[in-house]
Amino acid sequence: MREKITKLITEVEAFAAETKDEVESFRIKYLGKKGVLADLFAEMKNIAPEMRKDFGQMVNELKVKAEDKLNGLQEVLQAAHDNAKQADLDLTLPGDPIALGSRHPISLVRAEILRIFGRIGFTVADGPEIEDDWHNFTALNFPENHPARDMQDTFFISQEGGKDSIALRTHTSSIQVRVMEKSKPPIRILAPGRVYRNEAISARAHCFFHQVEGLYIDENVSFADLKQTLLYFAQEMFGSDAKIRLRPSYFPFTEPSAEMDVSCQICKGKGCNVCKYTGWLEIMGCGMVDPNVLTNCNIDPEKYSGYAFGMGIERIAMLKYDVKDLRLYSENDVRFLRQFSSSN
Ligand code: 2NM
Repeated sequence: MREKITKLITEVEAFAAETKDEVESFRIKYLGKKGVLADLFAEMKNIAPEMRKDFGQMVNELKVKAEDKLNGLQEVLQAAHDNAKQADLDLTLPGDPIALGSRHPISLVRAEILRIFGRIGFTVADGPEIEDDWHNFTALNFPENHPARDMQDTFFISQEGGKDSIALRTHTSSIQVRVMEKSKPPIRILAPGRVYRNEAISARAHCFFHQVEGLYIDENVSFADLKQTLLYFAQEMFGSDAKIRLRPSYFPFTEPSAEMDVSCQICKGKGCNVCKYTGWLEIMGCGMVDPNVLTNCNIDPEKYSGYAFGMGIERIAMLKYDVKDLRLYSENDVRFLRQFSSSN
C-alpha cells in the first residue's frame, strides 16, 4: 500500500498537460468523485488501526500534491488563453469615440463677460461664499434696518441679522470690500461668483444665482467713464449696433445709482415679446461707489473715486440664448445642456 501511494505521488508530480481536456482528465482521475483519492479514502476503514495514521498522512500528501498540480495547470492554461486573446487584438481598428460634453451656458456667458472686461484691464478676484455681516452688509453702507438684513431675504448661518451674524453672501460686492481693504488704488477688478437669496424657486427666481460685479477706483474716475465702459461692454456682448440707456435707481453702496438697459436685439427696438414691447432690456445695476464705502475700506474719498456695476449671469444668458425658465440652469437635463457649444 505504501509503495502504491508513493508511486502515485511521483506520478502526480511528473504529470504534464498541454490541453484543457488533459487537465480535466487529470482532475477526474485523481480528484473526481470516483477517482483515486476517493478510493483511497474509502480504503481507510480496511486498514489496521495501528497503520491508519500513517496511511492517512500519505493519502493527504497525495491529495495536496494533486490539488496543487491542478491549480498550477489551470493557471497556465488561463494565462495562455489571455495571451491568445491579446494576440486577437486588432490595433488597426479605429478607437471608440470619446463623447465630448458641452460647456454650461452660465460658464460660457461668464467667460465672455470676463474676456470683454479683461481686454480693458480688469482682473478677476475671488472670495468666500460664507460671509460675515461686515463684508456683506455693513461695509457696503447697508443701514441697520435694511430689508436685506432680514431672514426673509438672506440665508443666515448664525446670529440672524445681528452684528456678528454669518450668512451666505447675497452679492459678490463682499469680494470687492475684501480687495479694497487690502489693496491701494488703482483697483480694477471683476468679482464673479455664486450668490444666495432666500426666495421661493420659480421660473423667474432661484435661491442661488451667479453674478459678475465690476469695480474701478482711481483718481478722477467719473460717471462718464462708467457710461462709456458699459457701452463698450454692451456692444461687445450684444452686437456693435447695441444701444444703452441709464435710468436713475438706488443701491446703498452707490451714489448716484442707475439701472442699465440695452436695446432689444431681437426686435431691434421695435417692440416684441421678449422686451415686452418696450424695445429695452434691463441687464445690470451700477453707480459711483458711495464715499462711505470707500471710508469703510480705508480708501480716502477726497483723493479717490470709483464706479461699480453688477449683473446676473442667468439673466444675460436668458437674453442671449432665449432661455425661458431659470430652473433649467440647475436641473442638469442633458437635452438642455447639449444645445450649447463645446468649442468655446
Ligand atoms: C451692483 C450695482 C451697483 C457694487 C458696488 C460695489 C462696491 F463694493 F464697490 F461697493 N460692488 N458692486 C454694485 C453697484 C453692484 O449690482 C447690481
